[in-house]
Parts: sequence; structure tokens; C-alpha cells
Amino acid sequence: MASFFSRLTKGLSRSRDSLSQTLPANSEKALSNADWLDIEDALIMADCGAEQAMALVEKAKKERKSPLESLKRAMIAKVENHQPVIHPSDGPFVLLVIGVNGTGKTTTIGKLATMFANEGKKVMVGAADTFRAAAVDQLAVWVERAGADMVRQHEGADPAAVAFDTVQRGVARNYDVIIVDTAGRVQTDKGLMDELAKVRRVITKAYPDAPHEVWQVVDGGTGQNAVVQVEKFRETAGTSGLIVTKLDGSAKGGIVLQLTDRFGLPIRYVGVGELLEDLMPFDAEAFVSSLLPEQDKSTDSPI
Ligand SMILES: Nc1nc2c(ncn2[C@@H]2O[C@H](COP(=O)(O)OP(=O)(O)OP(=O)(O)O)[C@@H](O)[C@H]2O)c(=O)[nH]1
Ligand SMILES: [Mg+2]
Repeated sequence: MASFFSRLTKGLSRSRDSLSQTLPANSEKALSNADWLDIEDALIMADCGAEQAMALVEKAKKERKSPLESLKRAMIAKVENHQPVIHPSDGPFVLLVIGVNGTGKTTTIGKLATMFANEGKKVMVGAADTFRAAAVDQLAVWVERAGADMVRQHEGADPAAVAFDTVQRGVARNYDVIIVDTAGRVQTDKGLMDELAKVRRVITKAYPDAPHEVWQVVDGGTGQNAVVQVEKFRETAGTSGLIVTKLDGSAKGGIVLQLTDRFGLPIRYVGVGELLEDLMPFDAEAFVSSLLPEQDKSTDSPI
């Protein structure tokens, strides 16, 4: 877990470095207005968005704690979300995974399938990305590694038919978890967004309360555009949670604060690399700590 935290920290180091310049790690001293403006700028540079950065600074300024601690608390309040994952009382948990091209959906499904399988669950994955045979093969590798099962059809098959088939079979054969992969699509492509809406509808036809969760995978390096992506996917497919990937790369991290604040959606997991173990449940406190200069306190051990 510690190395996990350090990978996340490394990816977000740019944001942290610029905040370190103005935010003293262990000072109780009040900051000047100019200092707070510098912090606001650093938050904007970290992809927090101008409105959000201003709101965070306003809130932190009013606190009586040290500036760093105050800002940290304000940021945690934005990203924290205690909504539990919806689990059906009986029958399989059905998860639909959606998002823009290349955000990491298939990789994340591989990681999730492995995680569930390691918990002793029987996992079925549906390859409803039928655009390219290679996409199905990529998923098959992950599924096999996870010891899960997969429903696939020929290249070019109707994704909704694959999704229906997956859920129907998963229910009939008493699987514990059913995960449906979908092709990446840009939110401006009406045809493909309609197709996604249809995938969701047929899943409900196959099994009335499903999908129990719809998770959008967002590339953490996307920046501001992630906001409109999430807005449109939510309208189309009823997104219930987010997974933010590639936080090990050049992502600046602040986008997570914008998304949680704007949509009130929980971040379920974050991706910090391409390997199986590089997916971790989202921890608000650990995440915010990794964006900020390290606190000079012995109690602040990583996770
Ligand atoms: N560094 C890093 N790379 C990642 C992460 N998650 C996924 N990737 C990589 O991102 C690339 C795209 O991942 P996929 O899982 O194929 O993405 P996708 O959303 O399924 O793509 P499409 O199906 O084409 O829309 C792959 O090279 C992955 O290894 C992550 O958390 N960190
Ligand atoms: Mg994919």
C-alpha cells in the first residue's frame, strides 16, 4: 500500500511542488492575501478549475487551523463521498463500464475482475466492445488471467446483443459479478451515445434492477474536458460512479476535485499504472495528501 501511495504521489508531484512554494508545511502563521492568491493560482494550474480554486481558498482562509491543514480539510470535504456501492440483495452485481476512447476501461475491468475473483467471486465479463477483434482479444487476456469467464460474439456484432447475452447468461448461471465492457466513444458522437443508451436499456431488460452501477472511466490527464465528458455520459447512461486512471502519468490531479464537486459522483477507484495491482480504492484523505506538501507531523503517515 505504501508503494501504491508513493506512485500516486509521484504522478501528482508537479501540483504538489507548485503548492509547496507558497504553503508552509508546518507553520501556524496566517498567510497574506498575496500568498493565498498564489495558492489559488497553483490550484488552477493543478486542474482544479478557477471557481473551485477560489471556493477552496475562501473556505480555507476562514479556518483557524494552519493554512495547510485548512486547505487540506476543505479539499477532502470536496472529494469525500460515502455513498455505498449498490449491491443487490440476491442475484449478481451487474456493472457497466463506459467512457471515452482509451481512458483505460478494458484494463480497469481486467483489474476489477481479478480483484473480485480473488475475493472468491464468480465473475462473468461481457465483451460489448465489438468494434475491433483486437479489443475482444485484449479483454480475453485479462479475463483469463483473472480466472473469470467471458461472453463474446463476432467482430461487428450488436453491442447491445452482447450485453443482453452476458447478463442473461450470468444470471442463469449464478455468477456473483457481471461486468460489461463497452467501446470507447466521444460524447459528441450521437450515434454511439444512442448505442450506449441502448446497451444500458437491454441490460435492464435482461435483469430488472441492473445495471446496479455504471462506472465511467476517466483519464486523469484529460484536464478540463473531463467535465463535459462526465456530464454527457451521465445524461446518456446514468453514471453512478467514476474511476480516474493514469494518475501515475502527467495528470495534475485537480480534475478529481472538479468532478466530485460538480457531479456529486463518488470516485470508486484510481488507476496508477498498467499492471494488475495498479488499481486502488479511492481514499479521499490519501489523495488530497498526495496533492499537497507533506505535513510536518508524525501522525501523518501515508495510508
Ligand atoms: N499509466 C497508466 N496507463 C494506463 C492506466 N490504465 C490504463 N492504462 C493504459 O492505457 C491504455 C488504454 O487502456 P485500455 O484499457 O485499452 O483503454 P480503453 O478505455 O479500454 O480503450 P478503448 O476500448 O479503445 O476505448 C493502455 O495502454 C493501458 O495500459 C493507468 O492507470 N496508468
Ligand atoms: Mg477497451
